[in-house]
Amino acid sequence: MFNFFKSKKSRPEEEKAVEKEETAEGAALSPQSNGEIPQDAVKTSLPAESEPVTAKSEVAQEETKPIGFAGKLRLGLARTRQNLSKQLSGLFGGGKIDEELYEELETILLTADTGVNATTQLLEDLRQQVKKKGLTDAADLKTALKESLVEMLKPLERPLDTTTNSPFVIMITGVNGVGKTTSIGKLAKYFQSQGKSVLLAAGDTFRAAAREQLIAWGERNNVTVVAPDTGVDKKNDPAAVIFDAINAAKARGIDIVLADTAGRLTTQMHLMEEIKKVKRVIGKAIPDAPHEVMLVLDANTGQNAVTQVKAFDEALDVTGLILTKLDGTAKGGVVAAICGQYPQNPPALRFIGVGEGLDDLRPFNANDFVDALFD
Ligand SMILES: Nc1nc2c(ncn2[C@@H]2O[C@H](COP(=O)(O)OP(=O)(O)OP(=O)(O)O)[C@@H](O)[C@H]2O)c(=O)[nH]1
Ligand SMILES: [Mg+2]
Repeated sequence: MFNFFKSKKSRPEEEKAVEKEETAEGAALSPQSNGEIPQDAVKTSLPAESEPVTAKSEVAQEETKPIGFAGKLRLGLARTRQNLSKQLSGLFGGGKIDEELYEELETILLTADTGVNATTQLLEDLRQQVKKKGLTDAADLKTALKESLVEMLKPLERPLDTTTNSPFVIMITGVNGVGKTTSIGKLAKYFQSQGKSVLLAAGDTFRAAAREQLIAWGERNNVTVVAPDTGVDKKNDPAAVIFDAINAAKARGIDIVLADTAGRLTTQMHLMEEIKKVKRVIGKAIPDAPHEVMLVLDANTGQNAVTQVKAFDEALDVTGLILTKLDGTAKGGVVAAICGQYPQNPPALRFIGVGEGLDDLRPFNANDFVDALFD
């Protein structure tokens, strides 16, 4: 049922061991709905041809890009920044700080997807700063607003520590089309650049193209992908695929497992139940896994992103977020909106995505983000 799509030369001895272990453990802890995994379902077969199929030219292109991530972030957020600065320049151009100004600022923040809670919080903080510092000129408000924003967003800045477990299992989830699979490709490269070994689990068994998409990312990064067989009559269970992948990672001493899952709407109750099952089965492969439940959000969805955090958190206890597509027409305020929703303990925003390339995903940094939002 499951195949390894390897980009490296195969090592027969090691793989035999993997096969043996998977067959034994997989059969014992069947994630199939009927309680059993057929013998052939847990066998790990390796394609006869396991030479790398690396898209070298694409990788090379990515690597020669002259612009750093801070530059990319600025570039990605250019539209947001232009929009914001057009509106703010009138406001912060100079003049008196009065109620009218606060009201205008409130409207600007709300239309930038900041949400009611975060906007209220920001304005309160700004008023306090104005009082404390004795600010009288509207021109000073820009720096004050930046400070308030950084203070609000700082609690989101909690980088992911993957050294606590080996393998460290990251389960990726989110609604359809937010950038889950693309983020996995980028994460694979990111972790490899830190000297970690990575294995990808093609747990999206829903869409036919999903498997191929992940395999292509695996090839670009030179990492192994555990994917279900494409056999027409076989109904592949995402939990079983990921379970198998984790066992393979254990046997091979892999540092990080990135498990892809199919996109789902939070209103599709049966699919929300399915993803809970995936998480439970992961815990059978390694008792305290998944070590990270990562929810991917599309920055363009504005306030909807906040609703998604709530629903997925209720189902899965989300531990980290990835915010993608900040390079488009996204207004950026959604980052603050998340803080506004969880003023005491906001979820960790692990990474942000600012493009479709391999290097377009980096850890979130509140200072850099706020800097890129303003002129
Ligand atoms: N501009 C931009 N596009 C992105 C970013 N991340 C992902 N995308 C694009 O978004 C589209 C969807 O990405 P996928 O990774 O397939 O999304 P997914 O969540 O896996 O989708 P499903 O598996 O269908 O639910 C693709 O065209 C990606 O190239 C980003 O940070 N910026
Ligand atoms: Mg996908």
